[in-house]
Amino acid sequence: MTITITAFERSPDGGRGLARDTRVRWALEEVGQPYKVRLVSFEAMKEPAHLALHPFGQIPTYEEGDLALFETGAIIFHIANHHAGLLPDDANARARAITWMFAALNTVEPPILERESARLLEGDKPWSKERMPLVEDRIRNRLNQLFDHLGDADWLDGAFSAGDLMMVSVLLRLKSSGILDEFPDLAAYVSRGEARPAYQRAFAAQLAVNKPPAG
Ligand SMILES: N[C@@H](CCC(=O)N[C@@H](CS)C(=O)NCC(=O)O)C(=O)O
Repeated sequence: MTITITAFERSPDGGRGLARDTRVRWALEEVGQPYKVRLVSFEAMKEPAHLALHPFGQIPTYEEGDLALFETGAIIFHIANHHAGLLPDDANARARAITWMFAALNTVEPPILERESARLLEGDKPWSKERMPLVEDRIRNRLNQLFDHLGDADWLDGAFSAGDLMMVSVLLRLKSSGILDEFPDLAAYVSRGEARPAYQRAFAAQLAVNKPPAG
């Protein structure tokens, strides 16, 4: 059955791979599933046809036959559950990998997104400069805890899993902040994720959409 995802017609990050379709593309590449992409404009994302797929008017969405999903956590869990390669066979290891997916989305991503909102939406407020160190220290706290867990392992729990895919995707949003560089072992963990051929293919595919025309 054909899989179709949605992505920005023009991503605000200009193809740096930070739009969340990249993590879905990455999961599909890891499990070797071909997919189609329907590009949507910001206007189209708020129109009824797209809202029927995604009640919050966002990307990405995932369609396969009569199934339509939104939320990258749910989409990647669905992909990992139906195709080999992203979740271990052992039941306990599988549950732990899923736990790491949730940890990435519920525990690590929120302070990172908070920093983005603080910069983009509150940067001009008189109290913004005073608040930012607090926001950034909340990220550092999480990174310290993550580093304590990871130690010198390559991946969070044994072999690479959907938990790592989600965690690396979340941490990638910090790349330009300088904060990740304060944690060289976590920066190396992210680089290991980026070096995976499946990630490279996913990155190239989203860049191809967003690359400025030559000349
Ligand atoms: N929690 C959602 C977040 C989705 C999300 O924030 N998508 C962004 C692109 S990365 C978006 O569509 N932004 C435009 C908007 O919210 O209007 C997920 O993981 O799928």
